[in-house]
Amino acid sequence: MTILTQPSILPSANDVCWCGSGRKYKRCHKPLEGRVQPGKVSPRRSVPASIARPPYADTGEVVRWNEPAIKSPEIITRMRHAGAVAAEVLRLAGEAVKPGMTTDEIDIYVHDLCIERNSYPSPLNYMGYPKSVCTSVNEVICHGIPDSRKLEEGDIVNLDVTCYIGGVHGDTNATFAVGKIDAQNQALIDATEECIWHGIEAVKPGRPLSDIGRAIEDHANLHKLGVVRAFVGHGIGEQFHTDIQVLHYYDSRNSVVMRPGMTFTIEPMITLGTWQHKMWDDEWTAVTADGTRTAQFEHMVLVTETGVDVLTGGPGAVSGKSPFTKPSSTKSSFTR
Ligand code: EYF
Ligand code: CO
Ligand code: CO
Repeated sequence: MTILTQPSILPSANDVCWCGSGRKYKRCHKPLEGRVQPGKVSPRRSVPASIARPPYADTGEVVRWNEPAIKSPEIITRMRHAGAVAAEVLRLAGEAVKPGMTTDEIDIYVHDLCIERNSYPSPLNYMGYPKSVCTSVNEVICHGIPDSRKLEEGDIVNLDVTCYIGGVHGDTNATFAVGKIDAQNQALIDATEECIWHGIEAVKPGRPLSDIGRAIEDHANLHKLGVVRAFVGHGIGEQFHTDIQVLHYYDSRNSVVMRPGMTFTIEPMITLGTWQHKMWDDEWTAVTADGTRTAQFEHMVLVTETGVDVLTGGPGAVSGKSPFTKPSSTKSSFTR
């Protein structure tokens, strides 16, 4: 396949397209103007044999088994550690984001940070996924594959980090500004962060999972934003994904009751436009159907006897605590 590069001076809408197709520009490449284009994907990186690997690491094949939804205290201790490792790697990777950096360079950095911490980067070869982190830029909803594309001033990028250590996975993500971004993009990121925390605050034993989706969707509606439906939060533990599904919009059928000891992710993807998605030809990368920008945050949570414990949260995390909790001196009766 020949990759054509867009010229710096573009034709008018009714002129013939620059690509040589003979079609009008407006019916050919114009709709792709300003959209993220796939770059070149570098060869797969290796992980030292000394680091414990998940079962799919060598084959890419995910063989699922019936993992208990309620985790033992011993597994929870290990998951708390995996969550803390992932949260630290995410924070460091986010701090490195700057214009001109390729997403492949972010992948190298995340890969090395995971290994330095004795963890395996869970995405690597998961269902054949070729890289150690997902980097989703602008209209890319999730599962963006790191490549040779350079981040540009004004872009937004989601980094999704999962670390496998102590036989369990820790999964977290956040969306970062590349250099200076405009107010609409900043508002999208802020509202998405608020959405995840509304979802987290809906986690309560005895309540159905659908409470989480309702809280997220209500907040997105308030800001007139879309909630992506095709990708959901998931149960997690010794396996990257277990059979619990956490919808980010309200659906009464998401009726599993939350119980103390359950662990799952909440990872809402919020858009400036439609909730509908489409896939790139690589069959990994999901983008908004209308090309509008989208942001995401993800935390791995534990249902406790009284509420929730955020296993990827805390002081070292990118969005470590609820933005709604006021300092104790200003606490009112409304504060949760
Ligand atoms: C074959 C993958 C498979 N899936 C989910 C596999 O939960 C996640 N993030 O929070 C998550 C991360 C990854 C993932 C990384 C790779 N995969 C992705 C896309 C398509 C696909 O179909
Ligand atoms: Co993730
Ligand atoms: Co996840």
